[in-house]
Amino acid sequence: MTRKWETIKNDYQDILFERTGKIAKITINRPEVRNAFTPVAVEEMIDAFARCRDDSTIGAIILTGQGDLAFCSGGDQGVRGNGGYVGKDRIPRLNVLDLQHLIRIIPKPVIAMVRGWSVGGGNVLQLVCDITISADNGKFAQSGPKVGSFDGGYGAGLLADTIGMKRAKEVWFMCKTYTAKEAYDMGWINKVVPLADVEKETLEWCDTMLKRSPMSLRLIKASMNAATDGLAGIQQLAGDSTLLYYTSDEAKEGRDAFMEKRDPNFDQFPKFP
Ligand code: S0N
Repeated sequence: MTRKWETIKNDYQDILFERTGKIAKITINRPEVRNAFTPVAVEEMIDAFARCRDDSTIGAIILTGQGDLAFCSGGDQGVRGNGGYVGKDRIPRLNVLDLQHLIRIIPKPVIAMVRGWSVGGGNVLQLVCDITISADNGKFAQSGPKVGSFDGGYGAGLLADTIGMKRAKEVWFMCKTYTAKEAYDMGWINKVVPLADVEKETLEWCDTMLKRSPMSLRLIKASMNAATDGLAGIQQLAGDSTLLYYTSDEAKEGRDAFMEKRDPNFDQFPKFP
């Protein structure tokens, strides 16, 4: 089946934002620098992800890079200043950390679709996505100690949770490049397919997840992330509990009693074991 992609918002500078049915696709569109991100690109991705979060007709989100050569080569070293990456406002930022957090808490599956290089902060972006489907030309690496940077947050801790502490230290200390097959064998990514099939395969995974209960997916994502994300993870999970509680007659009784200036009658509700 041929899918038709429709543009959702067409005035971004550094990203493309499209959808086909209930699946959104956010594409870093800087292939001339292997899809390195600037503060503007990150700001635009945060905006697009936030729109996906609010749009109840979107059930799965693909993050990818333009072209066959790279998913993302990390922070654009050409705009790296003192203290962060510098945009038009001259303020140095590491706003990719905000994007990583948003991908972790957005209550819908986020799927990284990798073609070519996934390096540095770009590789951390695929790591924080829930699922990664790679083309067979995928190449995975952390380069921080080669280029004078490091990501000690998700880039270190979540990597260790994902592939094991010894392998995570190897990845960072050695700065070697791993093929898609090697990354798959390490449990770093979910599936490797021929380059020509990567979008088809990614869409098929999205289709399957779209058939599942969205609340169940939301809660399992928040539950699986809670331990790693500490109180921020528990906040997300607790927020989901509040969402569900608000839909109950018991919570509505509290609200209604306050509005009607009477005592609430919570005694009518069961005390489950
Ligand atoms: C990606 C690589 C391996 C591709 O090699 P290939 O195919 O041989 O192409 P090249 O000729 O090298 O590249 C083509 C053009 O693209 C430019 N370019 C590539 N990557 C970048 C980049 N990251 N920034 C700016 N330009 C880039 C090349 O310069 C070339 O341009 P021209 O044609 O004009 O010569 C290879 O390119 C490569 O190794 N790239 C660098 C990859 C890298 O080291 N990235 C890591 C950068 N650091 C981070 O991502 C840190 C992330 C971060 O934001 C962060 C987050 C949390 C905490 C801290 C930080 C932090 O900043 O430290």
